[in-house]
Amino acid sequence: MSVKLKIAIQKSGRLHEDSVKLLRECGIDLHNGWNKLKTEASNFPMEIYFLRDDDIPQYVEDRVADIGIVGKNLILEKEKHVQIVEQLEFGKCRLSLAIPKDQNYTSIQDFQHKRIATSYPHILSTYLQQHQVQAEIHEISGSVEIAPSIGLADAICDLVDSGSTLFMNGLREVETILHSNAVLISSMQLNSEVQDLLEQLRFRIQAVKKAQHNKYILLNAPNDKLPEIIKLLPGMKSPTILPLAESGWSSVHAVINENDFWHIIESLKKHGAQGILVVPIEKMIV
Ligand code: PRT
Ligand code: ZN
Repeated sequence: MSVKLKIAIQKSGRLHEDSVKLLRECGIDLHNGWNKLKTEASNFPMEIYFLRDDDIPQYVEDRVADIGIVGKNLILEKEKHVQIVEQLEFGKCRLSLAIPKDQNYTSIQDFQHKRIATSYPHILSTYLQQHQVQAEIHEISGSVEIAPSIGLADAICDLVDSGSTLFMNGLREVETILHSNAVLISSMQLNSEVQDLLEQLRFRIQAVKKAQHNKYILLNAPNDKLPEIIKLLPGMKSPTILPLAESGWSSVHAVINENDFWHIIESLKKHGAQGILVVPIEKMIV
C-alpha cells in the first residue's frame, strides 16, 4: 500500500473553510468528500480527516493523523506532544481578559481574588501566576461571555476577534494574554516517507504564503528615468526590462512586498513611471 500523509482539519467552524482553501491553493484536489469524516486527495498522496478542532491535537499526538490544522491557542492550552511546523495566515484572534464595561481598571492586580470564567484554564493560570495574581478560575466550555451577567464570574478570559461579542455582552477587554493564528502541527516522529510528503506540503504552503505577501507590478517608464526606477524595485533577482514599441520607453516588471507597496508606488510615480499595473501572484517560489 502506498504511503499517504494523513491530515486532520476542522469539520466545521471557523478554521474549516480556510484550511480547505489552503489545501486547494497548494494544488491539492479534494472534491466530492465534504460531508464525510474522511476523504482522499485525487492528485497528492493525502488522506483528510474532518474532526472537531478540540480532538485534533490528541489525534496527532497519537499518530492517528500525521499532521493537523488548529488554532495555536488550542495547542498552548492542551500541551500535547506535537510540534508546530508552520504558522498559517488565518484564524487570527487573541485571548484576552475582559471585565464589565462600567468597572474601573488599573492593572492586572485588579484580578486578585476575583472569579474568572474561561475555556482556557491552563493558559490563564500560567499567566496569572507569572503576574502573582491569585484568582478563582471557573472552567466552562462555551458561552463564556455571559458568565458575568448571570453571576457566575466577575470577569472572563476568552478569544476575541472583532470585539463585538464582548461589546454585546457589556464587557471590555483589559489585558491581552496571547495572539493566536492557525498552525500546522505534526506528530513528533514521522517515518521518512511521510516526512518527505510533509516537506512537499510545507514547500507549497510557503509558496502560497509568500505569494500572498507580494504583488507583481508592471509599469512603463521613459528610458532616461530607468536607472532611478530600477533602484526602487528589487524584483525577485532584479526587475525585468523590456522595450516598448514606442522608442525611448520601456516596460518594467518586478515583484514588491505588500509592506513597501504604497511607499514604492508613490516614489515610482514621482520618478516618471506611468501605466502602473499591480497583479496578484498565485504562487511564489524563490
Ligand atoms: O466544533 P468545533 O469544536 O470544531 O469548533 P469550536 O466551536 O470549538 O471552534 P471555533 O470554530 O469557534 O474556533 C476554532 C478556532 O478558530 C479557535 O480555536 C481559534 O483558534 C480560532 N478563532 C479565531 C476563534 C475566533 N477567531 C473567535 N472569534 N475562535 C473563537 N472565536 C469566538 C470567541 O470565543 C467569541 O465567542 O468568537 C467570539 C468572539 O468573536 P468577536 O469577533 O465577536 O470578537
Ligand atoms: Zn472546539
